[in-house]
Amino acid sequence: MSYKNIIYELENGIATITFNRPKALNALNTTLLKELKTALNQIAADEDVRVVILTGAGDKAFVAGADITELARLNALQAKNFSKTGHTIINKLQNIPIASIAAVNGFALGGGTEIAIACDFIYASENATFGQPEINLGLIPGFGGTQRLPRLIGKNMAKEMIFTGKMISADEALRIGLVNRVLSPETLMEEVMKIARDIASKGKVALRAAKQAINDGMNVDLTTGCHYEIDAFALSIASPDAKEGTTAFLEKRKAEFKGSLS
Ligand code: CO8
Repeated sequence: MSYKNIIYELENGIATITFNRPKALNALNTTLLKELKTALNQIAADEDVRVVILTGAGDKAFVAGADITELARLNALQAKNFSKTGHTIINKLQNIPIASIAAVNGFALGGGTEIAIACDFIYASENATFGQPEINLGLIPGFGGTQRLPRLIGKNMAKEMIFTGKMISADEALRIGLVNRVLSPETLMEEVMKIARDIASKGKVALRAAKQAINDGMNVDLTTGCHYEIDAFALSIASPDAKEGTTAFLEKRKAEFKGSLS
């Protein structure tokens, strides 16, 4: 599959999707969103992919939001369809059964922040800025920001960001729990690759089960969430990797997970 608005790379089970419209600060136009959807489907169908990294081309932006030239032309019905399409793709990203990491290397605004927070976690470079500036366009977030951001950083912090449209620095994002780590621009990808390789070396069923239990559990009460965990735990122990992990411990050697699902 050849892409024009993203770059798709796969190496040793680690897929990297690079948003690639640097002249428009990697803004999300319809074609880019379609390509992102295709790449996510390609990744989900490939048993060998263990981690996906999302980042932006150039040194200025991760994604500066939805493409405003396209937005400006939409009527209400078209906007509803556009927003629905965005939600479908971002839900797909959130629920992809492998680990996803956003490597935010500059502006992550509007749809950019919304994509980043749908990943399992974010590593940011020191020059990263986050924001939901839609209010400055007379709009509100349309790719999940009103829902995921309050769940991640709390209702009041999210309201302040969404009501003011102000951008926050990487350090502020770290302080409020929006990102896991802040790194220099030079070391960002190196550190993201390091943790991606570490995660890729773990048992695949365990990773899937943990992700599903956490994601599904966040939307329900604690008792129901704990039931999800019980089932997910049982699933993980039935995997060949669990056999290998427990045996390796007892034999005092390093586990070699094969990643097979059955
Ligand atoms: N869309 C289209 N083009 C963009 C965008 C964008 N979101 N952001 C930047 N660009 C373009 C600029 O127009 C400019 O193009 P050109 O060189 O042809 O003039 C180029 O990128 C470089 O940008 P700037 O010259 O503005 O660079 P600066 O460093 O001066 O400023 C900023 C950088 C602060 C990031 C500034 O570009 C900016 O404010 N961009 C817009 C950010 C924004 O408002 N994002 C939110 C968009 S709305 C959204 O994401 C909603 C998602 C859900 C939609 C669902 C709807 C149905």
